Amino acid sequence: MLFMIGAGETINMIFHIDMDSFYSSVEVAADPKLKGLPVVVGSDPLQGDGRGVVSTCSYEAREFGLKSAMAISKAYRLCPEAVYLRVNMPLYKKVSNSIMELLRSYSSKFQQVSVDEAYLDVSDIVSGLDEAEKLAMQIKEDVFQKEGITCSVGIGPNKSIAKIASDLQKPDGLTIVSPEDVRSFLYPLDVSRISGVGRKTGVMLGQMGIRTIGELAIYNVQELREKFGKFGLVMHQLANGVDGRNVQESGEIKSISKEDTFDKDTSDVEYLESVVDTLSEHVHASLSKKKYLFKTVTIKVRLEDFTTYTRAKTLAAHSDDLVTIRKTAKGLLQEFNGKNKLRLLGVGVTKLDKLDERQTRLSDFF
Ligand code: TTP
Ligand code: MG
Repeated sequence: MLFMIGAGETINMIFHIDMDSFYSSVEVAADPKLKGLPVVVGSDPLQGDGRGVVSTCSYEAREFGLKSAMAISKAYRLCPEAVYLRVNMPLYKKVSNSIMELLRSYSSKFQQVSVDEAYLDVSDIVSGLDEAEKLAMQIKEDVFQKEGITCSVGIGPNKSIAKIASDLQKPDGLTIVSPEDVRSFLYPLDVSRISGVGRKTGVMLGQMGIRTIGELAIYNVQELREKFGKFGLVMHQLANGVDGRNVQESGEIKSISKEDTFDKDTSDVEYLESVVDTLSEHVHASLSKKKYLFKTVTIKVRLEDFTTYTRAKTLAAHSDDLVTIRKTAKGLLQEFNGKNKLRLLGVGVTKLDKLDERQTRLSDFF
């Protein structure tokens, strides 16, 4: 259900989720002795002679004035007692993948934007701000349970507002901006909060007497356009809380799925299996249209208390068979039969392969 404001007007509900001090949080989760200490991840400080930079640092280190992109020599001067660690990218990638897999399970409208942040469009999943808050708390808890790190969540009617909101109460924050509060939320903030407004643009805006988002919002848009080109218009719209960008994954299709949120939570096995049949048909139709084969079948189950599970089964070989999707999904569903009431059920396929390419490759062998 879409979030309603006023007569017939609908608005999206977007989450922006960003891990707190990501690289250093991962290091602390891997080595709990580091908990509570200033931890710096970056190049070797070489007792103050190091020439690289800080990638990130824990919030304890930030109290000494340390921050991302600061010269490591300066960081060492400010806080020689911190624990200095080299960047271990494979570890952060692994944790990132695990977290993104979890976040993706909450909504089919998911977009990863960097190693530690993602958007979720939950407009179809929650029916108001109270439910959105509950879901956000659940997500924070699930991320912590899975990887032992905290994140901050921003909730707003579009991507720009959600992103600004997630940054405001870090670490371990949750900031909710209701549609009617957009202006009072945005207006007092510094223009640098707007994505794309860097140091140079900030200085130029300052020279025009624009320091807050509110001042930018009421500025003559034509003048902004003359000065900053197309970005002048974008920036003006964002300052007014307008952002039409969708939440969508870029690039190649990685999975195809379809899900159904029930009108009433249910544990009726017969009904759930009939839903699997219908969802499988949708998935198969879309798969055939796009000429893909699949190797893995997934289901997603959300219980009445919002706990969400994904289960997957990988086949021995790629397939394009509808019956295989149905049977595999029903097999995966058995674990949940008769236990709890379900709020949502989804069926999907991943490990996709393009039909044409595969036929070419198979023909190499036969
Ligand atoms: P960010 O999300 O910008 O920062 P963060 O997660 O460390 O801290 P915050 O709590 O403020 O979100 O970036 C994610 C990771 O990207 C960060 O952990 C390390 C890396 N990174 C760099 O390597 N160099 C940089 O200058 C920045 C900003 C980030
Ligand atoms: Mg972060």
